[in-house]
Amino acid sequence: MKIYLIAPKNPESFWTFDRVLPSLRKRCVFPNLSLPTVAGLTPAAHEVILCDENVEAVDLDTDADIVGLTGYVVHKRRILELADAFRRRGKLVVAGGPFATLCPEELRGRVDVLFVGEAEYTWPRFLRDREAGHGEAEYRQDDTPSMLDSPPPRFDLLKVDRYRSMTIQFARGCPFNCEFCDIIVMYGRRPRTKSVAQVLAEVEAIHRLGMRNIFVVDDNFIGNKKEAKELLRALSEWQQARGYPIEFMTEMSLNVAQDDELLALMKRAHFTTIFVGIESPRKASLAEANKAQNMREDLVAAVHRIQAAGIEVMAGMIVGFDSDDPSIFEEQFRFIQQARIPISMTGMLNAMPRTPLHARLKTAGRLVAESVGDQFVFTNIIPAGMSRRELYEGYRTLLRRLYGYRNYRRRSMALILNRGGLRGSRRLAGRDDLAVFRRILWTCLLRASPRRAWLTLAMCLETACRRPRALRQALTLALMHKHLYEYVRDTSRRLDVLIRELEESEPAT
Ligand code: B12
Ligand code: SF4
Repeated sequence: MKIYLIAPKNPESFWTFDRVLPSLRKRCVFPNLSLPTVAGLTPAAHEVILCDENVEAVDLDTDADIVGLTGYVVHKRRILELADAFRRRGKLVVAGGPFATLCPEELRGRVDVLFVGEAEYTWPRFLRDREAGHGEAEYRQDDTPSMLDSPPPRFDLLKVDRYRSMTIQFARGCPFNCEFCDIIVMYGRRPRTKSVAQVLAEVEAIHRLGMRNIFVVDDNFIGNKKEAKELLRALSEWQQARGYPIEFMTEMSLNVAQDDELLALMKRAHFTTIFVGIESPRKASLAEANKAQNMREDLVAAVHRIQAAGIEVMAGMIVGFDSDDPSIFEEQFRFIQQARIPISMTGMLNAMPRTPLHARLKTAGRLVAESVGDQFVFTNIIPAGMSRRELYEGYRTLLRRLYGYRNYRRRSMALILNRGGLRGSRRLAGRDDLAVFRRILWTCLLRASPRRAWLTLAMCLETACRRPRALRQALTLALMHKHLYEYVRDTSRRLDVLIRELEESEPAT
């Protein structure tokens, strides 16, 4: 059989960096790992073609026998459009991934075969069923597969040079139990890991493809600390033997800050950036969200300790918890500035389907709709400590302040000047780096508005004088600001519309 697997176009979001990708000569930041994984699960007797709509056009006239779609809740509209288009052409359309797993009812009847949950066992079973001439309309994986059974992803089927970074996965699942979290609904609370040998083989394959950045897309990289440390030791040796060719980033919980050995190992393995769900500086909000792991010590001190190990912290922050009143916006702003977190995914609380938060708010009559899957542009909850309008207004102001030129520059410079040294950190060197350097200067200095040019110049000059080894990071942060600033500017216009609608619907007093 010929199988055509498609990842739909990403609507623009905080993380898509669309506005700066041309400067890097890339079309997308990372590939979604689901398609190379499903391709890896496909026996060699079948032909698989991968299409990531973020880097190439979808071929609606493909002669494939089966068309497979993946995607998140934000991709809903495009998934349905593609499903309709291919079914009209008589193709067998199948779908899986986070949207299918979380909201299967929205896809039933719109695709021919639905995959709910992880597909390590169900996809091969489906292919065997098709060959045998039968098959089910829905394949469900209710318990969680072993990661030892997850095959090497078919990176060779991706148009690798169109991405900034490659993705691998070591662990699925997270041992914690945050009330709003859809990860544990989809991937469970028992952390499951690939073996060290599996991961090393994937890193080696990506290295051979000439890529230098890898995002380890784990739900929580340290869900099983013992296994994570074992992997880090092996990765350190691998890196050292080759002169540290790869920079890793990943996602993990904040308890990493209390484990010096873990931080040292991450530094040795060249993990340069981690994304951490910090959520709130307010203890009552953390307690309410069941986020006890973030209440063990002072949050600013915890973040600074990670940075002192040479690791940048990107944060996930949330406003709109029941314990949040209108003073939360100032508290969040101060925390993010003080903790020196240039890139904070600050969003509004959303209740995703099947989470405990969704069940609680539904019972209380506090849901106005289903989540659209992007916490920057909409919230489906009625907050307890303020009105919806106050939440939108306070959030809009917070976003604008965070990504205003001066506040962003202050956070970035504080990070650059205080971050611990990095083993083997790359300076600007080599022809590739210099070409990127020239393009960034072109975008952020020569062709930029005076304010953008000043931000770039000020960050570069101060770094060149005070910490010249960090010039590459200063340039990267200056470039990222272009996307974040423009994204926030456009998003706050969308929020303006929602706020106006709420004003109009409020009874006159
Ligand atoms: C990498 C990543 C990104 C990358 C995107 C890369 C890309 N090009 O798509 C970046 C950083 C850009 C990103 C952005 C966002 N992301 Co994101 N991201 C992830 C992350 C960490 C890993 C995705 C991945 O590769 N997983 C590994 C694969 C192997 O797992 P999988 O997709 O589940 O695949 C398995 C099964 O589901 C199944 N399967 C999957 N697809 C298919 C298809 C078929 C046909 C079949 C048979 C089976 C199948 O088989 C696989 C093997 O078992 C996930 C977290 C996670 N654990 O997945 C969040 C996640 C997907 N992101 C999420 C969100 C909310 C976002 C943002 C909206 C955040 C924001 N506000 O900016 C944006 C939206 C981006 C956009 N506009 O599209 C949510 C989605 C929630 C949901 N239920 O929809 C997740 C789950 C994290 C979370 N809970 O917060 N993200
Ligand atoms: S720590 Fe993160 S992944 Fe784990 S349950 Fe909480 S929000 Fe979910």
